[in-house]
Amino acid sequence: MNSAQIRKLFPILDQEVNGHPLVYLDSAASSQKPISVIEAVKQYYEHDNANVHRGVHTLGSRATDAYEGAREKVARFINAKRTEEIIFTRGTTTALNLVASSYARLNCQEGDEIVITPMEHHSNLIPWQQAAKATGATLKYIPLQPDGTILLSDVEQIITDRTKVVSMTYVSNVLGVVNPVKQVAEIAHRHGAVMVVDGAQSTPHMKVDVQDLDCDFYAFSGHKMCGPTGIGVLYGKKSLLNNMEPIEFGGEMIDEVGLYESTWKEIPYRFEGGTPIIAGAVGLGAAIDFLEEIGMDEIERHEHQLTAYAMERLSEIEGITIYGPQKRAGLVTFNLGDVHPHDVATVLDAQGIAIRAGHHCCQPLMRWLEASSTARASLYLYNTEEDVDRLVKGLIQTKEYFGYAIG
Ligand code: 7TS
Repeated sequence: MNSAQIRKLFPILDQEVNGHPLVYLDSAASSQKPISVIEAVKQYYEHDNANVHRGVHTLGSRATDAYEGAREKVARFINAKRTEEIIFTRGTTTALNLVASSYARLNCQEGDEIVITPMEHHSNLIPWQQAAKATGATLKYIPLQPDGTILLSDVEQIITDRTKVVSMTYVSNVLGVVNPVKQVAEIAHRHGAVMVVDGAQSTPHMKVDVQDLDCDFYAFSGHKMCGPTGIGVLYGKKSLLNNMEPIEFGGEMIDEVGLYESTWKEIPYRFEGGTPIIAGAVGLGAAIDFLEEIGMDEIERHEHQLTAYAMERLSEIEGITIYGPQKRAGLVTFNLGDVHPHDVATVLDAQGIAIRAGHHCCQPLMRWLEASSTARASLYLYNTEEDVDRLVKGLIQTKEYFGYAIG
């Protein structure tokens, strides 16, 4: 199936916006959903909806089977060794907060170090700031090279025997940098630290194997990979999860409750307090089926080709600044002369083209780039060369609109 055929499986893309056929270039913020995912959620609510893990009635068993079946799909998708290593969360943010609030606070103390990079999304930065403050640990940063990449020789220097946690995004949502997380995990382990990977921008776009990466925790969101909003995943190695305390308490997660003391269920349930996001998990399972049917290798190949095309076409525009390395994942962050990125996005929107403008939840990285904000076009399996051509044409018109010479 080519991208034009895949596009037809996404009902939302078949519409005009402001009088123009929609070009959606904001999948790094949230992807669109194929009909099969929308149908799976509808089917669940129309036929199987009930609470899980409690009822003896038939709908309760069906809902439980659907929810636990989705967990098995996720485990297979990222090649986790065990299904119980998959915890359903609200998204990447909740997953990373769980590691920082539970694992880091139990395992870090004064004198210890937490190592991250300046390219992290706020979701993989603030939880570590807070954990460092709460434990007295020091937050350390791996420096960025001029193109936004990191050097393993710097990683070797920054990680020490005092380091307890290393956390890093696999793919940057601004620079498109693909970090060498497998090699960093190996360095972290040599010093007795755990490796946390923010997989929000990698999981939707490439084959991920958590056993091969040998990371200790891996977080991602369903809504960026054709699934619904409100569902995400924290993968954690069983031996680590077994020694972690829950951070949310209530129904579903307990074993015995007394008036003054309580005990917790086994993993993963002890981390899933309250009625879980059942329909979200069902939708995520359907999204995984969809992505696997097309093939993660095929998706990666398509995005690689389209990104190369976008980089080539966009760099032809005079006055454009493109941030990040040449070798990158499927997104291009840029500024067009000194036109404010919000103005760029507004003019493009009038032509039916959706891009993101702002700091992309990466304020420290924006300061490093010496840009208060940037524009970003992000690609996915349903984007075509025609979409890129429309973007380029739109940007040239934007320049004209703001009175710049045309490149
Ligand atoms: N980590 C990275 C690398 C991200 O790109 C995002 C979301 C998150 C974490 C948080 O994910 P959430 O699902 O919990 O919100 N990134 C973006 C973005 O680039 N534009 O909007 C959201």
